[in-house]
Amino acid sequence: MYSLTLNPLRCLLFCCAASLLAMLNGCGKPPSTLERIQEQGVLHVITRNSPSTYFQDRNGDTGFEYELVKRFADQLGVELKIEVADNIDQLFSRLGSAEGPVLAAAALISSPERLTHTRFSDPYLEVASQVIYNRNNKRPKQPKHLVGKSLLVLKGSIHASDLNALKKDLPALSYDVSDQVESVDLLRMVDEKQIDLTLVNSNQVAMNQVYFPNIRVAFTLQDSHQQRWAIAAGDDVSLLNEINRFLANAKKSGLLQNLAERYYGHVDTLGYVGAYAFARHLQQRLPSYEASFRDAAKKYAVDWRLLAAMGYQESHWLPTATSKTGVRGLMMLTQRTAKAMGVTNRLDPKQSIQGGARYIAKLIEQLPDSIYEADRLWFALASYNVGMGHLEDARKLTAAEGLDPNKWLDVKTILPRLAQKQWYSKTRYGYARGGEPVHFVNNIRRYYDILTWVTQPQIEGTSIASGTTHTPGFAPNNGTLDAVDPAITTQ
Ligand code: BLG
Repeated sequence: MYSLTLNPLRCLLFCCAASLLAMLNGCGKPPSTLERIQEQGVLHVITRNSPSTYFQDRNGDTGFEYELVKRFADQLGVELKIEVADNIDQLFSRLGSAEGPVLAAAALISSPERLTHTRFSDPYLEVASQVIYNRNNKRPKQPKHLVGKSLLVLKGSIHASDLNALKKDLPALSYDVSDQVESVDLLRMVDEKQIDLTLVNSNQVAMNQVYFPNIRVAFTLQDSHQQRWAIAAGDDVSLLNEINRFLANAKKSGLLQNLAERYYGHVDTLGYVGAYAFARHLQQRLPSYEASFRDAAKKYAVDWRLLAAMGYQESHWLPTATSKTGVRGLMMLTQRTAKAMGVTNRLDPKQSIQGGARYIAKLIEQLPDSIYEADRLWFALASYNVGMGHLEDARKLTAAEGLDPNKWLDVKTILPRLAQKQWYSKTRYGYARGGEPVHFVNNIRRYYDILTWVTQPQIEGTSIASGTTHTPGFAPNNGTLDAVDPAITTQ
């Protein structure tokens, strides 16, 4: 028989058994990282301020990493808290700190060294690591041509690791690192011949080419670096599992593809000649029309930089421009559209800009409600160029292909079919040069992005005419390097 009298030893045994049971049942266990995030209602993320990660644009916070991590926070049902690291080393040391960020979303790439203090998610974007040179110098074609050149990369970056690895085969290779510069600064330094070469990711080259007409890709050093999110090392896999589930879904749902298309899909459209010309016209021509763009934008509640981007695509900001088909003026209005918009003289830049603004505002309004909010502007622009009837035809063909007629990414692949008889013969409005609106929208998006970057909110109000409008870190000749000692160390 068991006695019910509790002696101290029995009591101890009982307590141990009880706590073991409680542990097995999960109560009394410290919360996992994921549970803590959900309890606190905040996802604290560390990133970097750059065009390919996180920056401010016309709508506030934006950037590929920001948008992706925002969706993740939304899915967790928590608030997103963004912290910006000054450099890569700081990013990793903050990631491991108590009460610090739990996740780094900053276009990071895994490496054996980083794996000693960090765990990485599954990949979400593949980029190449490219050697950049100035087109007025001799092009290096292979790794051995890097020897004897001044070569600067970001301290702690994957590019520094790439070069370090290369040193094993090429002991004479020497390079410098700095944690006081950003990738855009490196590109500018090559552009201005302050250094011979640098190494940056392919997406950063593509996004910044327009600012730096002299930079060229020499060759690709590493063609498949996978970008991943990072969390601090440890045994708790709750957050990592949740991240990987989210990324797998983002791949499946097309979210990743959409983001890549939005941020990098239109970056190559200008080419070197176009990029160089745009930079020149921004200085020489836009100042004469900036006030007119701002006036019209205010009147029709659209962004003046969008109107300016349209004007550049239409006429390169030349008020007397005339197309082969007789379409005229800075905003290239047809006679019919000009009349409908109350424009009496298409060659008068003020009138042309007012007419174009009124027309695009009307088109945005007229689009069917089913078109996704984020894509409405692209559809309206396509319609500005090819007309609403042809756009409707393309949307119908898109649906018939089993694609989404409300998504620009889908419709733009189908629009060029309007120029092929087998397709246009089945449509209501018939033949149209369907490739034109696709280029039209791609280019305007690119110009719009650039104009947005060079007129960011903190310096908005200064006019391009004054020559003071520029974006710290993103635009050429912005003086950041004059103000900052690049603190270069030779490796
Ligand atoms: C656009 C009109 C649309 C019109 C379409 O043509 O012009 N847009 C404007 O006038 C602003 O209104 O749609 S419709 O009214 O529903 O028929 C279709 O007719 C102008 C386009 C045409 C294009 N640029 C604005 O983007 C142009 O000039 N193409 C010719 C190029 S080339 O010189 O022959 O190479």
